[in-house]
Order: sequence, then structure tokens, then C-alpha cells
Amino acid sequence: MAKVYTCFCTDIIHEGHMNIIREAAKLGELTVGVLSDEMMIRYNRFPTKTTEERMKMIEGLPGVADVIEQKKIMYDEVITSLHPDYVVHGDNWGDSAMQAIRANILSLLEANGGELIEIPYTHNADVQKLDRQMREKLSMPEFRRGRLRKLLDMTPIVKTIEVHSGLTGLIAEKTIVAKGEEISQFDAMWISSLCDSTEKGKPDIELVDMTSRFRTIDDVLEVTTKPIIFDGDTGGLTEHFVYTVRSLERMGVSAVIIEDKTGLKKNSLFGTEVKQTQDSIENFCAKIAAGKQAQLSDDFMIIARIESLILGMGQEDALERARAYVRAGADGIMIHSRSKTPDEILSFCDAFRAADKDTPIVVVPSTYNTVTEDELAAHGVNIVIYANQMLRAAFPAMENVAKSILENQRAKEADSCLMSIKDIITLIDEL
Ligand code: SPV
Ligand code: MG
Repeated sequence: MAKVYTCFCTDIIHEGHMNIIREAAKLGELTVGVLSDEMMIRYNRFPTKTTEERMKMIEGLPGVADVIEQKKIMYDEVITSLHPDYVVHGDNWGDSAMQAIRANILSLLEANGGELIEIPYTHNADVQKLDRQMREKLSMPEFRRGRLRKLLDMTPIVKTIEVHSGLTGLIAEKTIVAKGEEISQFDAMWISSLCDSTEKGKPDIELVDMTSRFRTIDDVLEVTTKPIIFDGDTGGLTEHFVYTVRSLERMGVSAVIIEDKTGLKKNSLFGTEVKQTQDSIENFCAKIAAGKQAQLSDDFMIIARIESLILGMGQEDALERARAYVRAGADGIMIHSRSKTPDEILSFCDAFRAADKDTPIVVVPSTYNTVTEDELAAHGVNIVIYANQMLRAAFPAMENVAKSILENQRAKEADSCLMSIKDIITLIDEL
């Protein structure tokens, strides 16, 4: 009997999947692969069920002889070990990442023998509704909030990109690239005080108030499902911070990062060029503890940001503070630097990890941007934040177009830098 293989990366079985199973089973003995959690998150399908639950969901369906876990997104291991005569897949190969998977299957089948059978995707209203319901579940506060902690367990380093609007949220949500055998996308979003303020034409000095910052979060929440890490600046007065914690939790934000500065906060990338005052360990610990006390859900995280390296206070001060903040209840630490090289950050991470293997470490490689995610993960970093690149990309692009229109007294010359009108009017999906 011919061997048939198909792989599912879904939390629900709908008519479309049943159709694939029916058609595949007609060709021979059908093995269904269930894509592993680690790969689901790289593939824009964050699992709401565990791998075991998803395997159980498929076992026993009519036409299914066997269910296995597919550990990698590419089919090398499956095809070389199973040697299927047929690989069956829906014909809905969309973006370049999906095309890379199709190319991988075709080349493996050519080398190992076998045929790819593409089944017309079921585009009926029920299937579309179920797909929308799945996405809706992912965007709900209860589910979204806990997703950052889940990611910390599932991936070596949580890749986080700055967003400051619905549109940048959509880019963070949807951008996906295929590189060699890997598929990559961002795991989480950072609502930066620098970019949120700059977008509003204001300096990054805690001038944009929380109500306005929450409005930005809301715009992002509306159109995305990925977890949000909020830049809470200094957290403000402790008496105010406890309210901020509750509001963020309720909205479904996963974490707030507060920095150990006091008084008029200036952006860290000014370093010691401007007057900035670090809070005392005692005060900042009290703020962290009050925030943890106010928090109602188990999964929200308060992350303590240490400014010692920014302010020239050295590694020992940074380590002392890190340990104290963790003792006060911080769920993670962020260590910041404006050095051009990653040396002081990596040295801090090694020293901190020598005694603390678990507390998540967050870094923001804006100035030391040559460092790679693999290097950071090797030194114990858990979350990397690309904290301002989206806004910094937009500004020169817009300014150049504005200059071109003024210089040429018309818009034609700017056209080559612009998205087409057709693309812009179809960019946003309608319900
Ligand atoms: C931000 O993005 O607002 C930050 C990181 O706080 S930094 O600008 O590097 O201080
Ligand atoms: Mg900030």
C-alpha cells in the first residue's frame, strides 16, 4: 500500500482539513504530522493547544492511520525517514515562506522519489469564520497576556520589534521571512516611550501621559495577536504605578519594563550628556514590590531596568541592583547600554547568569547593533528588543518624499519610493 503524508499546523479541525484527510486517504495509508509548538510559533500559528492535545485531536479521525510530531518546519527529516509515496498539501501556498516550504518538499521528493499532491483549499464561509475565531482567541487579553511567559519557555530568544501604531503593529504581526531551512518572524512587540513620544512630536521625558500611551496600545491591540511589552519609563510615583499595572493587565499587555531613574527622565541614549538621576535601590525595590502586590493575574510580568551602565556606575553596581530587584519580586531584568560594542552587556550577562540561571534577561541592542541573536542567547539573554528601528526607518523615508515634492513641484519623481495606490488601498483586510 502506498504511503501518504500530510502535515497540519492547526488547533481546530474544520471541513477544509477533513477534505484533505479524505483525499489523502484515497491514495494509501495516511500518516498525519502535527507541527511542533516551537515551529508553530515561527509560522504565525501560535498554538492554543499543546502538541499532545493537537495530536489527540487528529488520532482516530476516519482515514488517519498514524499521527506523528513534525519537529521542523522543513520536511527533510520526515521525508527521509518515512519515504512517503505522496505528500499531500492544500494549494493555498501564500507568502514567500510558504513557497520556500513547497520548494523544500519538491526537492526532497525529487531526490527520494514521491509526488506532491495539491488539494484545492476549501474557501467556504464556515472555514473562514473558524479561522477568524482562532485569530480572535489569540488576541483576547487573557490569552495574549500569558503568551510572553509561554514564549520564554518555547524559544531560545524572544524577538521583539518596536511598534507605535496599528500600521506598525500589522508589520510586526505579519512580516515573515524564509532563510535557508528556517522561517523567521517577530515574537513580540515593544511600545517604546521614545517612539510613542516622537510619533507625537514630543520629547521622551514622560510628557506623553498614560492615557495617550494606552491609546497607542489600544490601536496595536485592535489589529494584532502577539504579546506586548510596554515601556513604562520610571513607572512614575509608586502610588500611580500600581494603577498602571492594573490597567496594563486588563488590556492584555504581557509585561511592563520600568527603569531605575527618578526625577525628570531623559532618554537613556543621551547617557551622561544630560543630567539623569538613578533611583536608590531601596526606593526602586519598593516600587517593584508595590507593583507585584497590585497585580491580579499570574502571568503579567514586571521587569526591572537597570541604568547603571548608561550612567557610568559600572558592572558591580548593575549586578547589586539586579539581585536586589529580583529579590523585590521583579520577573525579569533589563540591562541597558549605549556602548558601540556588546562587551559590557555580555560581561554583565555572564556575571549575572553565574548565580541566577532563571530570571529572564532583556537587552536593547540599539548602539551595539552588530551583536547577533545567537550570541546574545549564548550569554543567557532571553528577550531582545529592537526598540526604535521602525520609527527611524519611517522618518527619513517620509522626509525624502516631502523634499522631492517641494523640489520638483509635483509628485511624479517621488513615485519610485512609494507603495502603489492599489497596494495601499488593499493593505488592510476588511472583515
Ligand atoms: C525606548 O525605546 O523608549 C527605550 C529604550 O526606553 S532607549 O531609547 O534605548 O532608552
Ligand atoms: Mg523609553
